[in-house]
Amino acid sequence: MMKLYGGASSPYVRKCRVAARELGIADRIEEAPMPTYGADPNTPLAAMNPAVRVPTLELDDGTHLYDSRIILRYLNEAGGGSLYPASDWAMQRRESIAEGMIDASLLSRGEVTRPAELQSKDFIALQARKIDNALDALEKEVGNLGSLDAAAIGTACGLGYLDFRFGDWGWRDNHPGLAKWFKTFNARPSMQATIPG
Ligand SMILES: N[C@@H](CCC(=O)N[C@@H](CS)C(=O)NCC(=O)O)C(=O)O
Repeated sequence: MMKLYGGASSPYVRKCRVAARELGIADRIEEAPMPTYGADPNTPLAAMNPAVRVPTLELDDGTHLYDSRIILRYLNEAGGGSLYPASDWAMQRRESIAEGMIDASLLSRGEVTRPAELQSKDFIALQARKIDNALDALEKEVGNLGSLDAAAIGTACGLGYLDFRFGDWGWRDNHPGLAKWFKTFNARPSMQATIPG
């Protein structure tokens, strides 16, 4: 039995949980909550992953894999899936755009939850620009997001995180194609089973 460490609010962890379900291998993976340094300076996660981040995947032989994109590749191979069609660089480019959106969202969330006097408005504005840039880029490519691949999973988990943590962002107003695509993708059982909370 593999073990996927991470909580229900992380979009990176959610990517792995969605992929496992889509690949039909969720029953081979135990999902376990795991604190990072922020919650527990003595967390056992430090012995598994030097970056002390989730998701971290423990394999059957006890070794550990990270980050989420590496875990997705591993799960894809383990499940004999097609989340990474060979030489599909355009798909991987979309995956990176979605990852950039998630990274900026997490950085922004980290900043806005610090004490008000420590927050940098410039930093928050910069991350907001990056999120909007990624939304614009994904809107342009929405016609290619239809199929089930790593980019689609990353985009859906990124948009789900925006709704979860930044519910008043209003991204649907200026990105109607993406909004329509997300409505359909978000109805998949893999997404409904992993709603952040
Ligand atoms: N690039 C990594 C990012 C993972 C990440 O930043 N995870 C967050 C949770 S959403 C975390 O563990 N943060 C704790 C920390 O950085 O100390 C991935 O794709 O897995």
